[in-house]
Amino acid sequence: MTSGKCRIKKYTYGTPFCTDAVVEQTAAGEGSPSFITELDNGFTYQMTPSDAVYGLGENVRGINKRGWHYVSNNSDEPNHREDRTSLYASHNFIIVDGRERFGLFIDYPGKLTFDIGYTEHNTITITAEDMNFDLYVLEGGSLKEIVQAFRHLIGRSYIAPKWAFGYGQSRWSYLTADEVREVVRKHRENHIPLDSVYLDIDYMERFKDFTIDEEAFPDFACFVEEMKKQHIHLVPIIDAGVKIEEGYDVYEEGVEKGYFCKEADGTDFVAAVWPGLVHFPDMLNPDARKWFGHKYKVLLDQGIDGFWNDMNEPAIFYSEKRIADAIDRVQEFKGKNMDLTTFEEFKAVTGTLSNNAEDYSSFYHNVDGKGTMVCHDKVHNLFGYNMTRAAGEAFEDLEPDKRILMYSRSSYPGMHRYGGIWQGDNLSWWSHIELNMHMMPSLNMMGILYTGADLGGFGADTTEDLLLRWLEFGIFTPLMRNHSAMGTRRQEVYRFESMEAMKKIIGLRYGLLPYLYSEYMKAALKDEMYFRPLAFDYTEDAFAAKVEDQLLLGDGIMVAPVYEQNAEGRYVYLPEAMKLVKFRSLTERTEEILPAGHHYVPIALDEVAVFIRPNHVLPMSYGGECVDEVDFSTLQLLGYVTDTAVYEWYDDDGYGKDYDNPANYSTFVVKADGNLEVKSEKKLNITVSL
Ligand code: MIG
Repeated sequence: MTSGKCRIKKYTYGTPFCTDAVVEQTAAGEGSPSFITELDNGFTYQMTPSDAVYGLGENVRGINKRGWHYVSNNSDEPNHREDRTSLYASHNFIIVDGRERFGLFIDYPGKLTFDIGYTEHNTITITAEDMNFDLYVLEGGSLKEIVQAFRHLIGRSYIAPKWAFGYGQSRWSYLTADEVREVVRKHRENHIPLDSVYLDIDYMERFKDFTIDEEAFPDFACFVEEMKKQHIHLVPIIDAGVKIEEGYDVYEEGVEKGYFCKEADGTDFVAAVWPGLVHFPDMLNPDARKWFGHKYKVLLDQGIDGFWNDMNEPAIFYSEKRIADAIDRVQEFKGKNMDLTTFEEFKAVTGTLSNNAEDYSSFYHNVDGKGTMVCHDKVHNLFGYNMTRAAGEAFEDLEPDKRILMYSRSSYPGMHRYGGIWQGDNLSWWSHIELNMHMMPSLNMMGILYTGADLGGFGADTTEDLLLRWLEFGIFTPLMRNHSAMGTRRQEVYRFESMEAMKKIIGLRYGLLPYLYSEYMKAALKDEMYFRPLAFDYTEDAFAAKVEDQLLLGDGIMVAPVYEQNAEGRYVYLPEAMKLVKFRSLTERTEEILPAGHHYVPIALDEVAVFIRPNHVLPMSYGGECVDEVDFSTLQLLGYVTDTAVYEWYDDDGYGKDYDNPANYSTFVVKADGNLEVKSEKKLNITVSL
């Protein structure tokens, strides 16, 4: 397959498991793959000291992945620390950029290790547990062209409804409908824009999927309707495990139809998660997937139009067998005088109960629905993908013309066609703003465009300044959601002294929507990245290649968020002259042209800095308190134009799927003197402000 200047060759090793990550036929490569050297259990490549390695999607550390090792092994990992090697996803695509430039995608659903200059500074070693996979080598072309070719290979990215580009408020522990009403009321009263409120596990009856706690959330369909009237979408969570409980239809049907994952002896595998003992639906069995996906109808029928899929690594608190064994072993320590070693052994008895590798190797999937059983550990990284695919395929069936919001915690390439992801259980740490920033372009490379982190931080107590700074970056991420864990400091913006400032920042998001939505849609429709590292555009600039805390966003702007406590600004590198626009709100801004080079840029705690590239424009709306209220036909074009700026603007109704209609595209041509020419089938009312 050829896409632009990039050619893709496929090499098949052993008998790969078909993951359905790839949607395009690709010619088989002849002989050995180019660039890399084959090993018994993988590949190796010698880098030069200055090579950069991009990719791996959702992982810790920098945009350039050099200097650490990463393991594709989807894990419920709530500590996103530098020493971690796996988070919730397996994104087995990298690009090496240096003496040679090429991309590698290893389509392998088991455990895969990427040692990127960790053991030896200049050596990449990729090792699999067994040599059964397809390797795709992408060669030729620029970084952007390689990404585009990969994205073409894995298919069009998921497209969220327009309302899901609004601000969302979430918290694990909104215990009743009244509490949700209160959250909405506070936002509306204070004119803080809001489009969605998330329902965490608290809305369910005893944590059972597709049920509602009737006492806490009476008359659910009416409640959903009442919220809709206020332009609020309720977004419930769905968990991977199905509670074992007599009389619970999902459990009973699953058992009867044989749709749960099985032990070697054919009995249903039992694990424990939120609801206590559960079975896992066999998301890899096409029949079970169809069955589980159609269960979402229970909520769709009550007016719900968005979901988030959680715990789908799948996370296991403990398995029935393992805990029985642990309880026996704990007895052995009774009355013992424990020294350090014994005490460590004692702690390990319970400390290794969760997400234990032995449990993952003790259950099976009926992968064709006809009895071909594959052990879970061979296909572990596909579980979350297929849970989300179950929903996505069912939505196609149930609501073919409507966009449904869907994002998942766990993922693998291929899942990006059915939903986005949120970046999991981060902490209210300054370094996690930076991590959020690093993940965005890496995830975009994998086709995951609809994504964002829990703004303000999920675990630990947030601080007012942290939330402010995080919102200042979060207004640019497609998923913009404030979410926090039960028991932590509450972080809805109306609880803070600087509510006014936070409100203005969120308001600015609504002003930026015509640009952000346009860039998102073009990225999805043309297999491009929404966020890019500077190195992807300024390919000849050695300084730009090293910048990891500034990002290009779409066609014309760069962002450089502040992510240090007590900072009053930051250093910014400009590869070329840019216009710095500092916003205090949608209507209060200052502008200044900065020459290329290094600058210290003061950015006050309540300010957002946007850098407009030369001969580019930034289309903005006049805002609103929800997406429905934003008038996308009345725009102001901010810009930095020394000669001519040409902007291709995408807009559509935001709910249907007529994506490829040429009428969705308009062209704005702006001259340095402010003269504007518009080519559009829409009635637009545009002013230029240079
Ligand atoms: O074990 O549903 O990542 O967003 O709030 C925790 C409760 C389960 C993990 C998710 C988080 C969610 C939480 N869930």
